[in-house]
Amino acid sequence: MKIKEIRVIVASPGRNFVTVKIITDEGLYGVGDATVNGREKAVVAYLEDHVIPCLIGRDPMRIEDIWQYLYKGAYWRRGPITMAAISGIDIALWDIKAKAANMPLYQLLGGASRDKIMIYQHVGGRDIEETVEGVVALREKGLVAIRAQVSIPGLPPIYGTGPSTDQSAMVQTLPVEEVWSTHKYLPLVPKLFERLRDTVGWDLHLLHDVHHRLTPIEAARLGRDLEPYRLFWLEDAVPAELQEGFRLIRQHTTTPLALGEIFNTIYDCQQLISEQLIDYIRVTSVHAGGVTGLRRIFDFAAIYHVRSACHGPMDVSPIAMGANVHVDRWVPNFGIQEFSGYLEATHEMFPHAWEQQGGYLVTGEAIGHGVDIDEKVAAKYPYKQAYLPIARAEDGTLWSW
Ligand code: CS2
Ligand code: MG
Repeated sequence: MKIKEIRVIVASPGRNFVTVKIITDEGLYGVGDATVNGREKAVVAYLEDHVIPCLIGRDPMRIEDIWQYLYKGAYWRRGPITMAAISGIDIALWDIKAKAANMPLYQLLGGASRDKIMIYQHVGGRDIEETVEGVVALREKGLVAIRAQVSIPGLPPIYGTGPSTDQSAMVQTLPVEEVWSTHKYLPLVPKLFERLRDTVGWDLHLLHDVHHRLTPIEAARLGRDLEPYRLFWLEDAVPAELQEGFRLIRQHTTTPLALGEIFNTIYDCQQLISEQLIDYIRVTSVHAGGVTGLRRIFDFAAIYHVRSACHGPMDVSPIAMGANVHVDRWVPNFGIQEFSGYLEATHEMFPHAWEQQGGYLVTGEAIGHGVDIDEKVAAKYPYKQAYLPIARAEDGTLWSW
Protein backbone atom coordinates (compact mmCIF):
# COMPACT_ATOMS: atom_id res chain seq x y z
CA MET A 1 0.00 0.00 0.00
CA LYS A 2 1.22 3.49 -0.84
CA ILE A 3 0.15 7.01 0.04
CA LYS A 4 -1.34 8.43 -3.16
CA GLU A 5 -2.68 11.78 -2.09
CA ILE A 6 -2.94 13.96 1.02
CA ARG A 7 -5.50 16.73 1.19
CA VAL A 8 -5.74 19.50 3.77
CA ILE A 9 -9.31 20.68 4.32
CA VAL A 10 -9.88 23.94 6.16
CA ALA A 11 -13.44 24.76 7.20
CA SER A 12 -15.33 26.65 9.85
CA PRO A 13 -18.54 24.89 10.95
CA GLY A 14 -18.83 27.30 13.89
CA ARG A 15 -15.08 27.00 14.64
CA ASN A 16 -12.06 26.67 12.38
CA PHE A 17 -10.75 23.17 11.81
CA VAL A 18 -7.78 21.87 9.80
CA THR A 19 -8.33 18.29 8.64
CA VAL A 20 -5.82 15.99 6.95
CA LYS A 21 -7.10 13.31 4.59
CA ILE A 22 -4.62 10.63 3.48
CA ILE A 23 -5.70 8.54 0.51
CA THR A 24 -3.92 5.31 -0.48
CA ASP A 25 -3.50 3.64 -3.84
CA GLU A 26 -5.79 0.85 -2.58
CA GLY A 27 -8.63 3.28 -1.97
CA LEU A 28 -8.45 3.15 1.84
CA TYR A 29 -8.26 6.57 3.45
CA GLY A 30 -7.82 8.00 6.91
CA VAL A 31 -8.50 11.41 8.45
CA GLY A 32 -6.62 13.38 11.09
CA ASP A 33 -7.01 16.68 12.95
CA ALA A 34 -4.27 19.34 12.73
CA THR A 35 -6.07 22.36 14.20
CA VAL A 36 -4.21 24.99 16.22
CA ASN A 37 -6.82 27.50 17.38
CA GLY A 38 -6.01 30.98 16.06
CA ARG A 39 -2.94 29.81 14.09
CA GLU A 40 -4.67 27.43 11.67
CA LYS A 41 -3.07 28.62 8.44
CA ALA A 42 0.47 28.19 9.75
CA VAL A 43 -0.21 24.45 10.06
CA VAL A 44 -1.77 24.35 6.58
CA ALA A 45 1.36 25.89 5.06
CA TYR A 46 3.63 23.57 7.05
CA LEU A 47 1.70 20.55 5.83
CA GLU A 48 1.30 21.61 2.22
CA ASP A 49 4.76 23.04 1.66
CA HIS A 50 6.95 20.81 3.82
CA VAL A 51 5.23 17.57 4.82
CA ILE A 52 2.93 16.30 2.10
CA PRO A 53 5.50 16.34 -0.75
CA CYS A 54 7.78 14.09 1.36
CA LEU A 55 5.09 11.50 2.07
CA ILE A 56 3.65 10.73 -1.36
CA GLY A 57 4.57 7.18 -2.36
CA ARG A 58 5.46 6.05 1.19
CA ASP A 59 3.99 2.99 2.92
CA PRO A 60 1.19 4.24 5.25
CA MET A 61 1.63 1.17 7.48
CA ARG A 62 4.99 2.51 8.71
CA ILE A 63 3.43 4.91 11.19
CA GLU A 64 6.36 5.02 13.61
CA ASP A 65 8.88 5.56 10.85
CA ILE A 66 6.83 8.39 9.33
CA TRP A 67 6.48 9.97 12.80
CA GLN A 68 10.27 9.82 13.33
CA TYR A 69 10.89 11.05 9.79
CA LEU A 70 8.77 14.16 10.37
CA TYR A 71 10.08 14.74 13.91
CA LYS A 72 13.81 14.02 13.66
CA GLY A 73 14.05 14.52 9.91
CA ALA A 74 12.90 18.15 10.08
CA TYR A 75 15.93 19.03 12.25
CA TRP A 76 13.68 21.72 13.85
CA ARG A 77 11.99 19.59 16.50
CA ARG A 78 8.88 20.18 18.63
CA GLY A 79 6.73 23.33 18.66
CA PRO A 80 2.93 23.57 18.27
CA ILE A 81 2.84 23.98 14.49
CA THR A 82 5.23 21.14 13.68
CA MET A 83 3.59 18.85 16.21
CA ALA A 84 0.03 19.62 15.02
CA ALA A 85 1.12 18.72 11.49
CA ILE A 86 2.69 15.46 12.73
CA SER A 87 -0.45 14.80 14.80
CA GLY A 88 -2.78 15.24 11.82
CA ILE A 89 -0.74 12.79 9.75
CA ASP A 90 -0.36 10.31 12.61
CA ILE A 91 -4.09 10.23 13.47
CA ALA A 92 -4.94 9.65 9.79
CA LEU A 93 -2.36 6.85 9.53
CA TRP A 94 -3.72 5.05 12.62
CA ASP A 95 -7.18 5.38 11.08
CA ILE A 96 -5.91 3.70 7.90
CA LYS A 97 -4.08 0.95 9.79
CA ALA A 98 -7.12 0.11 11.93
CA LYS A 99 -9.33 0.10 8.83
CA ALA A 100 -6.85 -2.20 7.07
CA ALA A 101 -6.94 -4.49 10.12
CA ASN A 102 -10.75 -4.27 10.10
CA MET A 103 -10.76 -3.22 13.76
CA PRO A 104 -11.81 -0.28 15.88
CA LEU A 105 -8.62 1.60 16.79
CA TYR A 106 -8.80 0.73 20.51
CA GLN A 107 -8.50 -2.98 19.56
CA LEU A 108 -5.31 -2.30 17.65
CA LEU A 109 -3.90 -0.41 20.65
CA GLY A 110 -4.33 -3.45 22.89
CA GLY A 111 -8.05 -3.70 23.48
CA ALA A 112 -10.49 -2.19 25.93
CA SER A 113 -9.45 -1.50 29.52
CA ARG A 114 -12.93 -0.05 30.19
CA ASP A 115 -16.39 0.04 28.67
CA LYS A 116 -17.07 3.77 28.81
CA ILE A 117 -15.09 6.95 29.24
CA MET A 118 -15.84 9.37 32.05
CA ILE A 119 -16.05 12.97 30.81
CA TYR A 120 -16.30 16.40 32.37
CA GLN A 121 -18.15 19.35 30.93
CA HIS A 122 -18.00 23.07 31.71
CA VAL A 123 -20.23 25.47 33.58
CA GLY A 124 -19.52 29.20 33.83
CA GLY A 125 -21.62 31.87 35.49
CA ARG A 126 -21.71 35.63 35.80
CA ASP A 127 -21.89 35.06 39.57
CA ILE A 128 -21.76 32.15 42.03
CA GLU A 129 -25.53 31.70 41.90
CA GLU A 130 -25.53 31.27 38.12
CA THR A 131 -22.66 28.77 38.21
CA VAL A 132 -24.39 26.71 40.93
CA GLU A 133 -27.59 26.62 38.85
CA GLY A 134 -25.61 25.50 35.80
CA VAL A 135 -23.86 22.73 37.73
CA VAL A 136 -27.19 21.45 39.10
CA ALA A 137 -28.68 21.45 35.58
CA LEU A 138 -25.73 19.56 34.11
CA ARG A 139 -25.81 17.00 36.93
CA GLU A 140 -29.46 16.39 36.10
CA LYS A 141 -28.35 15.47 32.57
CA GLY A 142 -26.24 12.67 34.07
CA LEU A 143 -22.80 14.32 34.28
CA VAL A 144 -20.63 12.87 37.04
CA ALA A 145 -17.80 15.42 36.69
CA ILE A 146 -18.17 19.16 36.08
CA ARG A 147 -15.70 22.04 35.69
CA ALA A 148 -17.02 25.14 37.45
CA GLN A 149 -15.89 28.69 36.63
CA VAL A 150 -17.20 32.08 37.73
CA SER A 151 -16.74 35.67 36.58
CA ILE A 152 -14.97 38.13 38.82
CA PRO A 153 -17.47 40.59 40.36
CA GLY A 154 -17.01 44.10 39.03
CA LEU A 155 -15.19 42.92 35.89
CA PRO A 156 -16.79 41.80 32.61
CA PRO A 157 -16.83 37.99 32.13
CA ILE A 158 -13.58 36.89 30.52
CA TYR A 159 -12.59 33.80 28.57
CA GLY A 160 -13.17 30.60 30.48
CA THR A 161 -15.03 32.22 33.38
CA GLY A 162 -18.50 33.50 32.54
CA PRO A 163 -21.20 31.86 30.41
CA SER A 164 -20.49 30.94 26.77
CA THR A 165 -17.18 32.77 26.63
CA ASP A 166 -15.59 29.80 24.85
CA GLN A 167 -17.48 31.00 21.77
CA SER A 168 -16.08 34.53 21.83
CA ALA A 169 -12.94 33.57 19.96
CA MET A 170 -15.02 32.94 16.85
CA VAL A 171 -16.69 36.31 16.36
CA GLN A 172 -13.69 38.60 16.45
CA THR A 173 -11.28 39.21 13.63
CA LEU A 174 -8.50 40.55 15.85
CA PRO A 175 -8.00 39.41 19.46
CA VAL A 176 -10.32 40.92 22.08
CA GLU A 177 -8.48 42.29 25.12
CA GLU A 178 -9.90 41.24 28.48
CA VAL A 179 -9.23 42.34 32.07
CA TRP A 180 -7.91 40.08 34.83
CA SER A 181 -7.49 40.57 38.59
CA THR A 182 -5.71 37.91 40.69
CA HIS A 183 -6.47 39.89 43.83
CA LYS A 184 -10.24 39.66 43.20
CA TYR A 185 -10.14 36.10 41.88
CA LEU A 186 -8.29 34.34 44.69
CA PRO A 187 -10.85 34.74 47.50
CA LEU A 188 -13.78 34.14 45.13
CA VAL A 189 -13.03 30.58 44.00
CA PRO A 190 -13.15 28.89 47.46
CA LYS A 191 -16.52 30.62 48.03
CA LEU A 192 -17.80 29.11 44.77
CA PHE A 193 -16.77 25.59 45.77
CA GLU A 194 -18.11 25.97 49.30
CA ARG A 195 -21.53 26.85 47.81
CA LEU A 196 -21.26 24.02 45.32
CA ARG A 197 -20.50 21.40 47.97
CA ASP A 198 -23.37 22.72 50.12
CA THR A 199 -25.71 22.37 47.15
CA VAL A 200 -24.61 19.23 45.30
CA GLY A 201 -22.93 17.24 48.08
CA TRP A 202 -19.85 15.08 47.67
CA ASP A 203 -20.63 12.53 44.95
CA LEU A 204 -20.06 14.86 42.01
CA HIS A 205 -16.48 15.40 40.81
CA LEU A 206 -15.74 19.13 40.68
CA LEU A 207 -12.90 20.66 38.67
CA HIS A 208 -11.57 24.17 38.17
CA ASP A 209 -9.39 25.74 35.44
CA VAL A 210 -7.12 28.67 36.40
CA HIS A 211 -5.93 29.13 32.80
CA HIS A 212 -2.28 29.78 33.73
CA ARG A 213 -3.13 33.06 35.46
CA LEU A 214 -1.32 32.64 38.84
CA THR A 215 2.21 32.46 40.24
CA PRO A 216 3.32 29.31 42.11
CA ILE A 217 2.81 30.78 45.61
CA GLU A 218 -0.63 32.11 44.65
CA ALA A 219 -1.52 28.69 43.25
CA ALA A 220 -0.28 27.07 46.46
CA ARG A 221 -2.58 29.33 48.47
CA LEU A 222 -5.55 28.59 46.21
CA GLY A 223 -4.89 24.84 46.32
CA ARG A 224 -4.76 24.95 50.10
CA ASP A 225 -7.92 27.06 50.38
CA LEU A 226 -9.73 24.58 48.12
CA GLU A 227 -8.71 21.47 50.08
CA PRO A 228 -11.93 21.33 52.16
CA TYR A 229 -13.98 21.00 48.95
CA ARG A 230 -12.06 17.98 47.59
CA LEU A 231 -11.62 19.02 43.96
CA PHE A 232 -10.98 16.38 41.33
CA TRP A 233 -8.30 18.79 40.13
CA LEU A 234 -7.02 22.33 39.83
CA GLU A 235 -6.03 22.90 36.19
CA ASP A 236 -3.25 25.03 34.67
CA ALA A 237 -2.56 26.87 37.90
CA VAL A 238 0.56 28.58 36.52
CA PRO A 239 2.26 28.70 33.11
CA ALA A 240 4.29 25.52 32.87
CA GLU A 241 7.46 26.52 31.06
CA LEU A 242 9.13 26.34 34.49
CA GLN A 243 8.44 22.72 35.36
CA GLU A 244 10.26 22.86 38.71
CA GLY A 245 7.97 25.75 39.70
CA PHE A 246 5.39 23.11 40.53
CA ARG A 247 7.51 21.88 43.45
CA LEU A 248 6.49 24.99 45.35
CA ILE A 249 2.77 24.33 44.78
CA ARG A 250 3.17 20.66 45.68
CA GLN A 251 4.87 21.45 48.98
CA HIS A 252 1.81 23.32 50.16
CA THR A 253 -1.28 21.53 48.96
CA THR A 254 -2.88 18.13 48.44
CA THR A 255 -5.37 19.48 45.87
CA PRO A 256 -4.68 17.36 42.75
CA LEU A 257 -3.03 19.24 39.89
CA ALA A 258 -3.67 18.91 36.16
CA LEU A 259 -1.65 20.36 33.31
CA GLY A 260 -0.74 19.95 29.68
CA GLU A 261 -3.30 21.31 27.20
CA ILE A 262 -0.61 23.34 25.40
CA PHE A 263 2.12 20.69 25.62
CA ASN A 264 3.42 19.16 22.40
CA THR A 265 5.88 16.48 23.47
CA ILE A 266 6.99 14.34 26.38
CA TYR A 267 9.81 16.83 27.04
CA ASP A 268 7.26 19.48 28.09
CA CYS A 269 6.19 17.30 31.01
CA GLN A 270 9.13 15.00 31.70
CA GLN A 271 10.09 16.62 35.01
CA LEU A 272 6.50 17.30 36.03
CA ILE A 273 5.78 13.61 35.68
CA SER A 274 9.00 12.04 36.93
CA GLU A 275 9.03 14.23 40.07
CA GLN A 276 5.31 13.51 40.58
CA LEU A 277 4.53 17.22 40.56
CA ILE A 278 1.18 16.71 38.81
CA ASP A 279 -1.61 14.14 39.01
CA TYR A 280 -3.19 14.39 35.55
CA ILE A 281 -1.50 14.99 32.20
CA ARG A 282 -3.87 16.80 29.82
CA VAL A 283 -2.13 16.39 26.45
CA THR A 284 -4.37 15.68 23.48
CA SER A 285 -3.93 13.79 20.21
CA VAL A 286 -4.03 16.84 17.92
CA HIS A 287 -1.31 18.79 19.74
CA ALA A 288 1.00 16.16 21.23
CA GLY A 289 1.95 14.00 18.26
CA GLY A 290 -1.21 12.01 17.55
CA VAL A 291 -1.93 8.55 18.87
CA THR A 292 1.79 7.76 18.79
CA GLY A 293 2.60 10.81 20.94
CA LEU A 294 -0.17 10.14 23.46
CA ARG A 295 0.84 6.51 23.92
CA ARG A 296 4.41 7.51 24.61
CA ILE A 297 3.47 10.17 27.16
CA PHE A 298 0.78 8.12 28.93
CA ASP A 299 3.00 5.05 29.26
CA PHE A 300 5.71 7.22 30.80
CA ALA A 301 3.13 8.85 33.12
CA ALA A 302 1.86 5.45 34.28
CA ILE A 303 5.20 4.69 35.92
CA TYR A 304 4.72 7.74 38.17
CA HIS A 305 1.00 7.26 38.98
CA VAL A 306 0.02 10.18 36.76
CA ARG A 307 -3.28 9.67 34.94
CA SER A 308 -4.43 10.63 31.46
CA ALA A 309 -6.90 13.46 30.87
CA CYS A 310 -7.05 14.40 27.20
CA HIS A 311 -7.83 18.03 26.45
CA GLY A 312 -11.15 18.14 24.61
CA PRO A 313 -12.51 21.66 24.04
CA MET A 314 -14.57 22.70 21.02
CA ASP A 315 -11.43 23.56 19.04
CA VAL A 316 -10.18 19.96 19.22
CA SER A 317 -12.15 18.54 16.29
CA PRO A 318 -14.44 15.50 16.50
CA ILE A 319 -11.65 13.59 14.70
CA ALA A 320 -9.11 14.27 17.45
CA MET A 321 -11.89 13.47 19.93
CA GLY A 322 -12.27 10.13 18.15
CA ALA A 323 -8.55 9.42 18.46
CA ASN A 324 -8.67 10.49 22.12
CA VAL A 325 -11.57 8.25 23.07
CA HIS A 326 -9.94 5.21 21.47
CA VAL A 327 -6.75 5.89 23.44
CA ASP A 328 -8.92 6.50 26.55
CA ARG A 329 -10.64 3.17 26.05
CA TRP A 330 -7.30 1.37 26.06
CA VAL A 331 -4.98 3.39 28.32
CA PRO A 332 -4.51 1.60 31.67
CA ASN A 333 -3.85 4.83 33.62
CA PHE A 334 -6.97 6.63 32.38
CA GLY A 335 -8.17 9.57 34.46
CA ILE A 336 -10.90 11.52 32.67
CA GLN A 337 -11.71 13.02 29.24
CA GLU A 338 -12.71 16.65 28.73
CA PHE A 339 -15.73 17.03 26.46
CA SER A 340 -17.08 20.50 25.70
CA GLY A 341 -19.59 19.28 23.12
CA TYR A 342 -19.87 20.65 19.58
CA LEU A 343 -22.10 22.95 17.58
CA GLU A 344 -24.66 21.30 15.29
CA ALA A 345 -22.73 22.28 12.13
CA THR A 346 -19.59 20.64 13.53
CA HIS A 347 -21.46 17.37 14.11
CA GLU A 348 -22.83 17.60 10.58
CA MET A 349 -19.38 18.06 9.04
CA PHE A 350 -17.75 15.25 11.05
CA PRO A 351 -19.98 12.14 11.17
CA HIS A 352 -18.72 10.14 14.17
CA ALA A 353 -19.19 6.76 15.81
CA TRP A 354 -18.38 7.99 19.32
CA GLU A 355 -21.33 9.26 21.28
CA GLN A 356 -22.18 10.80 24.61
CA GLN A 357 -24.21 8.74 27.05
CA GLY A 358 -24.85 10.94 30.08
CA GLY A 359 -21.58 11.46 31.91
CA TYR A 360 -19.62 9.19 29.58
CA LEU A 361 -18.47 8.83 25.99
CA VAL A 362 -18.53 5.50 24.20
CA THR A 363 -16.27 4.73 21.25
CA GLY A 364 -18.71 2.68 19.18
CA GLU A 365 -17.42 -0.29 17.19
CA ALA A 366 -16.81 1.33 13.80
CA ILE A 367 -13.48 0.38 12.23
CA GLY A 368 -10.68 2.96 12.40
CA HIS A 369 -11.21 5.81 14.84
CA GLY A 370 -14.78 6.04 13.60
CA VAL A 371 -14.81 9.69 12.50
CA ASP A 372 -15.06 11.01 8.94
CA ILE A 373 -15.27 14.38 7.23
CA ASP A 374 -18.12 15.28 4.87
CA GLU A 375 -16.31 17.44 2.32
CA LYS A 376 -19.55 18.73 0.78
CA VAL A 377 -20.60 20.08 4.15
CA ALA A 378 -17.09 21.47 4.71
CA ALA A 379 -17.39 23.45 1.47
CA LYS A 380 -20.40 25.31 2.92
CA TYR A 381 -18.31 26.68 5.81
CA PRO A 382 -15.28 28.65 4.61
CA TYR A 383 -12.45 29.57 6.99
CA LYS A 384 -12.95 32.73 9.06
CA GLN A 385 -10.05 34.50 10.67
CA ALA A 386 -10.49 34.29 14.45
CA TYR A 387 -8.29 34.60 17.51
CA LEU A 388 -8.32 33.70 21.15
CA PRO A 389 -8.61 36.75 23.41
CA ILE A 390 -5.71 38.38 25.22
CA ALA A 391 -5.65 39.12 28.97
CA ARG A 392 -4.37 42.26 30.68
CA ALA A 393 -4.27 43.17 34.37
CA GLU A 394 -6.37 46.15 35.46
CA ASP A 395 -3.35 48.47 34.99
CA GLY A 396 -2.86 47.25 31.40
CA THR A 397 -0.02 44.77 31.96
CA LEU A 398 -0.19 41.85 29.53
CA TRP A 399 -1.07 38.72 31.51
CA SER A 400 -0.51 34.98 31.19
CA TRP A 401 -3.68 33.06 30.61
C1 CS2 B 1 -9.56 25.37 27.94
C2 CS2 B 1 -9.63 25.54 26.43
O1 CS2 B 1 -10.56 23.28 27.60
C3 CS2 B 1 -9.89 23.95 28.35
O2 CS2 B 1 -9.48 23.57 29.42
O3 CS2 B 1 -8.44 25.79 28.59
O4 CS2 B 1 -10.85 26.16 26.21
C4 CS2 B 1 -8.53 26.32 25.74
O5 CS2 B 1 -8.53 27.62 26.16
C5 CS2 B 1 -8.70 26.30 24.24
O6 CS2 B 1 -8.67 24.99 23.79
C6 CS2 B 1 -7.65 27.11 23.52
O7 CS2 B 1 -7.72 26.92 22.16
MG1 MG C 1 -7.91 24.56 30.29
